[in-house]
Amino acid sequence: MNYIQIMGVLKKAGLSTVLLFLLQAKTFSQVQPLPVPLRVENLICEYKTNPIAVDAANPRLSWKLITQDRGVQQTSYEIRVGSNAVSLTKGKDIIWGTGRIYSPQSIQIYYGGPMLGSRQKVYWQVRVWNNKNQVSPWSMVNFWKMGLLKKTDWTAQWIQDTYLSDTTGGPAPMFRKTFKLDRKIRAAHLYITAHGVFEAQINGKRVGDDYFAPGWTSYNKRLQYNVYDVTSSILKGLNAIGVTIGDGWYRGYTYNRKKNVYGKKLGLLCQLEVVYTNGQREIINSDKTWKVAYGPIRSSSFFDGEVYDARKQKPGWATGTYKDATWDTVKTDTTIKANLIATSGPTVKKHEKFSPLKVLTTPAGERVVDFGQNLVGWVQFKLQGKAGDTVRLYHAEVLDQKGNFYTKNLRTAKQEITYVFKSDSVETYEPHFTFQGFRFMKIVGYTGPLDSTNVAAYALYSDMAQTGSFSTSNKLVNQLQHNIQWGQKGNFIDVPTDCPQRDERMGWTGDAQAFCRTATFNMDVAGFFTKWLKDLSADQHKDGAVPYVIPNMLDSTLSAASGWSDVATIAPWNIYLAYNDKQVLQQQYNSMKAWVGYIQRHSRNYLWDTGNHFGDWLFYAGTNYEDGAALTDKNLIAQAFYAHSTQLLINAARILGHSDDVQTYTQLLYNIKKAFNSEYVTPNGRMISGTQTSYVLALNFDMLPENLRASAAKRLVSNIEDYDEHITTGFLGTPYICHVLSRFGRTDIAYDLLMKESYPSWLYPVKNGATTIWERWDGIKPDGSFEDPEMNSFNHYAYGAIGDWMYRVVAGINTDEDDPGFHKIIIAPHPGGKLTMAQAELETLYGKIKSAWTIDQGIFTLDITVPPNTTAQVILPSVTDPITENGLDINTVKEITDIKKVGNDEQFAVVSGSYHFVYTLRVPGKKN
Ligand code: RAM
Repeated sequence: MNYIQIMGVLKKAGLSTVLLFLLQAKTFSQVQPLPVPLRVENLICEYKTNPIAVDAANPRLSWKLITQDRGVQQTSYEIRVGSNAVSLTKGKDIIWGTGRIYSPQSIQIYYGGPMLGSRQKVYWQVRVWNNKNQVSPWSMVNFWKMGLLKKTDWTAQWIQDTYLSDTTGGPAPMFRKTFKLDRKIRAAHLYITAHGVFEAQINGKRVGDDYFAPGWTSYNKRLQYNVYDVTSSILKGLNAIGVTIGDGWYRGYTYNRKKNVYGKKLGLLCQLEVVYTNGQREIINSDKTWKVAYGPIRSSSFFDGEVYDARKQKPGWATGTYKDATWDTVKTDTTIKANLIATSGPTVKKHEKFSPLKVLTTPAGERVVDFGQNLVGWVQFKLQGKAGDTVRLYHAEVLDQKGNFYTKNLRTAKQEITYVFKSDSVETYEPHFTFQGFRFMKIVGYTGPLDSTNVAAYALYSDMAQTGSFSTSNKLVNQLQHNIQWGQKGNFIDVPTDCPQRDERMGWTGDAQAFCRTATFNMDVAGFFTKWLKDLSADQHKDGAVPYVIPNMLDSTLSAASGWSDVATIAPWNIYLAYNDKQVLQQQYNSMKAWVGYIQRHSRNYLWDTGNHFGDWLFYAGTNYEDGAALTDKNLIAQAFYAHSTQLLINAARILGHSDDVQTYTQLLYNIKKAFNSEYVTPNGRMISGTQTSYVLALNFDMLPENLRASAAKRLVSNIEDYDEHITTGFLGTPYICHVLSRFGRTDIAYDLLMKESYPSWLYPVKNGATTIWERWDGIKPDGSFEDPEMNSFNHYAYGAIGDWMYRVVAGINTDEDDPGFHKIIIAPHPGGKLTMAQAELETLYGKIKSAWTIDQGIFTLDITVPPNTTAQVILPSVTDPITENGLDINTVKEITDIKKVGNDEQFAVVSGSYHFVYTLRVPGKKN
């Protein structure tokens, strides 16, 4: 929590004295650093700072230790929780005090106090002791507030417009209500959700900065509500609330133009809860007293865009004095409430702004703005037309070979904004309930100037903090990292989608599992995946089959594909590794088990060779299937993933203490691997599909007996060489290929793949101007033409799964899987690929890890940072002695221990802190 936030908290609590004190302390601290060697900061509750809609009965608390010293370990902590911030700081009225707990644990600690009720707000503080006999002062005060925990807390009623027909694509209803508040207000919170997506206003001011709320979940079972602190918008006297609702995921068009997936009628459910200074509560519910009308949003759709007629605006419609005599009454529906849950993951917010890079006229004579980045969001404009004139915006990811605006790959998605001017003066507009995947915007119906003063593109995505950065001395690799991050931004819009532009945009499970681990490096995705995995459990079929897409809006038969449904085991495991989040394993355990159970029941003699599988989707197919196609047998893949899911289930069972399951599934795993070897591997270790993916999966999932592994790795390398060091894997082999090569000592070949610039490779799209990851290795073919527009997205993250290897191997930041969440860190950089520099940073729950290396004339330097309360194992490559740390021989540095040589590497343990290592690299073939 920063200074401003604490001021806000204290101000709300009316703590002027404490405020003054802190203010002075701060001023003092600016003059002179605080004489505090140990502090506690970044207090988070369920991955959020001061959340106001918690529905976990025992929310988890984490904090970071701040210190300049090396070798700092927490030895004990004390948490105190109270219902009043001032009393808390005085140690009074504590509702849960842990006392001093002798434990190094500083993350994921369960609140263990009395059960908290709906709306209850509690404040908390922490202090810690360390191994240097230091104690921190009490941290600043943070809080969390509980959501509405009981069905009966909802006194509001669902309201709908009176339009009775199925109106997918119809106007967005606007609901409004005025109310008077006579007394002094202490706090006001809006609890709100919709069938559709909503935008709320109070007294003409937008509520919050979320977009597409309440997000996308398995609505029939789990519908999120959002909570906003609206205290500052509420007035004493006359007030008004207004809410507009768009089709969104609820009933908007989706895959195959399917509509009304969750229902035909849009609806609003909200309660504005006001607490007066005397403690009394008044609730303004959505109910039959509300009014409804249609306004300027004539239609809205994620795929097709928005039609906005400014002439139909209703100025001041969400203010108290607006006259609504002509507005309709609403229909009410008192039934559906059981599925309500608090919003848990990050909500979608507006992020980067892009000004036009170029404004061009294409050979076809169209006016196009190039924003320079393929992004997901929308265009905001400030344009002047004539009342009644229409301006249209179209959105495309690419220009074609001739330089013309290209939208064929959007299939039926229109991505079109239609705006009708209400006046002859400048008008400002941005869409509400739609988003576009685009880099280029074509404008029709406007001929005036276009520049950074009147058009801008905004990126919208789930509000995940950026946690990772990665860069090297190679610009193309840096652009690849940029493209991976933008692939993540564009496809993490409340759910992980395959693509954000064409008429698809679904939570394809295969893509999500492939990319998930990379995602954990780039951004804080703990809340994002935890939420989505709950939808996976909700939509998983009774027999354990996991649908192709989550939330599932496809036919129920479209489920249980190998490498896709395995997201059920892979994603929870990755979240566990990144955040030491045992709860996600607990939450998903039944689902994981059910998925493995499904495969078990569909196998004969432990062999899963039935069902429909996508296989190694979009592998290199050559120019035709006889020309070097890298086709891997789908059942071989299925068997490998069967083993992998079973292994992850065993891992989870072990962590959760389900020892019977550990035994049962270990036996099962043995049989799965045996069946794999007898069906797909010759006694000498040759696989029936001699492809990269085949060897990669067999090696990565430990399918082969030990004695066949080294030769299998050789076969993989020779296959890569047969393709002139090109990658030929699809979605399933790609995430692991470089890891397998590194594990078997061929990081050099992994670098060859990474650095390859010709098709198929990661850098081929980069060389072709990509600013995101493409769905196919050759979205734009070497001859400049496009791949089949039926499936050619230029913003698909799956191949971006190489990011994980870049962080973990190139820069070398890893977590020990036996002590995850980066509590025990492994720093093992792997120079190669002619790089002279690579660096990565990762903000973990403990703090920032850094690994940055350079090579200059044979001298290797490595700068690392190991956060407080963690330790690291450092593995330095190709070492010649001596290694120095800040000029001292490492053998003389007390924070460095257990130094040993393993081959050409040198390994040792370090305690927390920053280090600067230097040594001369071995010259291969030369005795050093
Ligand atoms: C297409 C997309 C998606 C993939 C499925 C199988 O819709 O390429 O990414 O997961 O096919």
